[in-house]
Amino acid sequence: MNKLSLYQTAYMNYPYTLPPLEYANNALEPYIDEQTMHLHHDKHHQAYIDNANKAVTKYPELQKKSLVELVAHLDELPADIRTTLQNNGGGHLNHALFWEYMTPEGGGGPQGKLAQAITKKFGSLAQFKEQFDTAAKNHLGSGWAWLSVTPTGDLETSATANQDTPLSRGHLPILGLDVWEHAYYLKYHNKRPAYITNWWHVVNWNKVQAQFEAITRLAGSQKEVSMTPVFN
Ligand code: MN3
Repeated sequence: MNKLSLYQTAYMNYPYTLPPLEYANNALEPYIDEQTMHLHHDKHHQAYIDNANKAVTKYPELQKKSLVELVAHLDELPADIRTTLQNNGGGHLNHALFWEYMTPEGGGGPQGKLAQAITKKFGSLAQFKEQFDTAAKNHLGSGWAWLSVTPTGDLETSATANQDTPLSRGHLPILGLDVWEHAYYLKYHNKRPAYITNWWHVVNWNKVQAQFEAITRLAGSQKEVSMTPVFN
C-alpha cells in the first residue's frame, strides 16, 4: 500500500467505469440542481471515462495500472496519450472524488484531527473557507479548487487548471470543488461566487476527515517510511 492507493477504487481500474452517486440527482437541492447533477454525472463524467478508456486501449501495460498511478505520473506516459489522459483521466478521478465530497447531510465543519489541523494552519474554519473560496473565485476559466496535504504534511489550498489534479505534483487532495461552468451554469449562470458559497452546505466533512486521517495514519506507518514523508 502506498499513498496513491488511498484514491484507487474499482472504478479506476481499466476499463474505467462510472461510480454511481450515493444520493439522488435532486438530493443536493436547492444548492445544486437536479438537472446539473444529471448532466454533470451521467454525461460529462461519462465522457471523460469514455475518452480515457479509448486512450489506454492500445497500451496493455497501462491497462494493468490504476488510472490514479497514471495521472500521478503524467511524464511517464506515452507522448501520444499524455494530454488525453491528463484531461480525461484527470476528469474521471476528479469527478469520482467530487461526488464523494458531497452529501445531502452535509455542511457544518470538520471534527477531531482535521479540525485541529485547519485551525493550526488557517487560524479558523472561517479563515480556511475564505482562502479556499478565493482560490475558487479567482481561478480564471475551467478548473478546480482544492484542499490538499502537501509532501511535508501541511494543509494547502490551491487551484488547478482544467482537469489537473494535485496528485500530479505529489499533493494529496482531501476536498475539491469543480468550478467549470458545467458545474453551476444552469442554476447560477455567471454567479460563480454564489455557487461556491452555497456548495459548503453539501460538503461531506465526514469523508474529508476520513481521508485526512487515512493519510495521517499511512504517513505514521513504519512500512511507509520510503513512500511518505514524516508528518508533524
Ligand atoms: Mn465537472
